[in-house]
Amino acid sequence: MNRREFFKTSAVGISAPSILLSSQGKINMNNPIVLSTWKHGIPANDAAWKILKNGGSALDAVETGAKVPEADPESSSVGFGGLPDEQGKVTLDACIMDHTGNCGSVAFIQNIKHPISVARKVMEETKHVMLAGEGARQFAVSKGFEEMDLLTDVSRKKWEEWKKKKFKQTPHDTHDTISVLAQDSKGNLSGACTTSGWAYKLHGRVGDSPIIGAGLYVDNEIGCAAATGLGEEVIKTTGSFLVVELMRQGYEPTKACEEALRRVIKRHNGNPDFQIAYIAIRKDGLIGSACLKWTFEYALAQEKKNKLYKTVGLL
Ligand code: SD4
Repeated sequence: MNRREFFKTSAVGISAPSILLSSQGKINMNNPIVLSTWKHGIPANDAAWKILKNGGSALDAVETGAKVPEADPESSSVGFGGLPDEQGKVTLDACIMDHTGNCGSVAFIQNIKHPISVARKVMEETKHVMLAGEGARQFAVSKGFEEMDLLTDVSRKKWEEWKKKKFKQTPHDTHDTISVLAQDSKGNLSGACTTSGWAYKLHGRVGDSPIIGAGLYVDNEIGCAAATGLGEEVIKTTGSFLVVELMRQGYEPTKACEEALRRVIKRHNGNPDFQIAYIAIRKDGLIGSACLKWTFEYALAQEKKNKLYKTVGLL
C-alpha cells in the first residue's frame, strides 16, 4: 500500500466478529482474534494463530507470538538484536497477563532472549508479580533459560555510531515494542508485551512495558489493551488500564484508545512531540486502535486473515 493511501481505522472497516450469547453475556465464541503492534505483529500473529486455531489458550498464543520478534535479530526494538542502552547493554522489559487476572513481569533483565517466557514463569511459579535486573536474570537461569549476548554486530555498530555523535539523549522515535493481545475460542483474553525499550536510554531505565496497567492490562469481563510508544507518558496516565476502564464505561475500543490519548495531549498542552499508540480488544471481539501522531500499524489475525492496518494520529 502506498504510504499515503492509509485510512483512518475504527471499528468500521474491520469485519464484524460474530457474537454469540452465553450464560456470561455476549462473548465472541469460536472466533479467535490476535491483535499485535507494528509490522512484526504479522509473524507474531501467525505463530499465535497456530495455537488458537487448534483450540489453544489465549495465554499460550500471546507468549508464542511475542517470542517471534524477541528471537528475530532484525527486530531492533525487542529481545535479541534490540538496541542497547547508553552503556551498550541490552536491557529488556516484558509482562504477561491472563484471563484470570494473573500477571507476571520482568524489568531491566539482561542476557536472556525470551523475557516474555520469564515473565510467565514469574506469574506461574512464584508468589510475585515482578522481578527486576540481576534477580530476574538469576531467576531465569534457575528455570533453565540460557544466557546469551543479545547485542548483534548490527546493534553494536549502531550504538558505536550513536556514541561517536555524542548525542546526550536520542529522541524517542522509531522504537517498536511488540504487544500481542488475543482472544481464544472460549472467549478468554490474554496479553503480552515485550521490548528493549528506548534506544540508548540511561542504564537502569524501565519503561511502561513491564508495568501492568501501563503497557498492558487484561480484564476478562471487559477487554484488554496494550501500548507502544513513549513509556514514561504511558506510565503517567496508566494507559492500558485506562483504555480498559473506558471500555467498561461504554466506550468502543477505538474511542477508548482515543480518549486515553487525549489525557496525554492535555498534559502536553495540546502538542506532544512523541508517539504513543494503543490497541484494544473488547470482550465481544470488537477491536480498536489509536495513536497520537503520524501513523501506527497494527496486525490483526481473524477468520484466517492476518493483515496489517494503518491508523492515523489524532494530531
Ligand atoms: C518503552 N514503550 O520502553 C516502550 C517502547 C516502545 O514502541 O513501545 N516503543 O517506553
